[in-house]
Amino acid sequence: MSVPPAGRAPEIPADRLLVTVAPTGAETTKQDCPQLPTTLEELVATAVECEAAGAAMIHVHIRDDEHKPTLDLGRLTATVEALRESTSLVVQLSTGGSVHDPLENRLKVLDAQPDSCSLTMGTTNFGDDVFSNPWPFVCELYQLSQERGVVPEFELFDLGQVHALQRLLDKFGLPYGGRVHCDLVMGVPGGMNGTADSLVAAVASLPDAVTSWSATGIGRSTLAVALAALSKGGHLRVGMEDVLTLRRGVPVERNAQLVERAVALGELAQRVPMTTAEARALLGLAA
Ligand code: KMH
Ligand code: ZN
Repeated sequence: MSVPPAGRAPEIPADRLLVTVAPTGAETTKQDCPQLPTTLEELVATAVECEAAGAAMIHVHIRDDEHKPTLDLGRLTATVEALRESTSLVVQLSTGGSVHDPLENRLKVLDAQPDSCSLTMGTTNFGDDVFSNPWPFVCELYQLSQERGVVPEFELFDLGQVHALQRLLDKFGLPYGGRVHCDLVMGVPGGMNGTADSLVAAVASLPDAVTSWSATGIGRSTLAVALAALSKGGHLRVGMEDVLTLRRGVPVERNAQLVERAVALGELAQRVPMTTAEARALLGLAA
């Protein structure tokens, strides 16, 4: 495997803002939230709308015919193909799945050949559940991503995971593509809280090799985290995986509303939504 040297994507203007949409997740049920995109048709329509609104990457969890989370390889592969057919978004498959997915099924996600995959840097209490990411699994998934030419997005749920990222890079070198992109997932009950103070602490601890980072705040922390991320020059992840209301008592009806809001916040901070081509360059993906 040959990996280009690390760089800070100098070809991308510094004011560009990567907006990633995470439209579905694995936690919310269709019964509780009928507008959640759970079928392939709904997902593709959402992706098209979110790309038009300014998103450049999509973080994908899929559902089965009963709208339950699944890592079925045939469905994952069809989803990647359908998203590529209808959009130019960077397609990132979740390897986190749901808290109930066995580790071996999560490794197989890479067989669907996405552009990118999420890669969580450690085990986290996740509400009343445990999101399991033992170190040997993290190492195996990372090496698999290097072999398969899939660009990881390192998901960091707490400060310990920020330090674990340094350990991983020291042990196994840079990701495929030579860039290091991570996402701070804040406000999960069990992880770091979704505040500006926590974000500043996490960003200050990021390894030098990190070339880009985004942040997302779960639930009520979404705006505090987005504003803090913009203040620190970071990128944004938004979507119904992470938040289901626009404000107290006002449900999100379409993921694009959250993308539009992220773009509007970015405009206030004099940031310009990144094109999908720029996002590919940022992540070290081929054009
Ligand atoms: N659904 C969570 C247990 C990821 O996508 O990689 C894990 C998660 C992270 O959403
Ligand atoms: Zn996810």
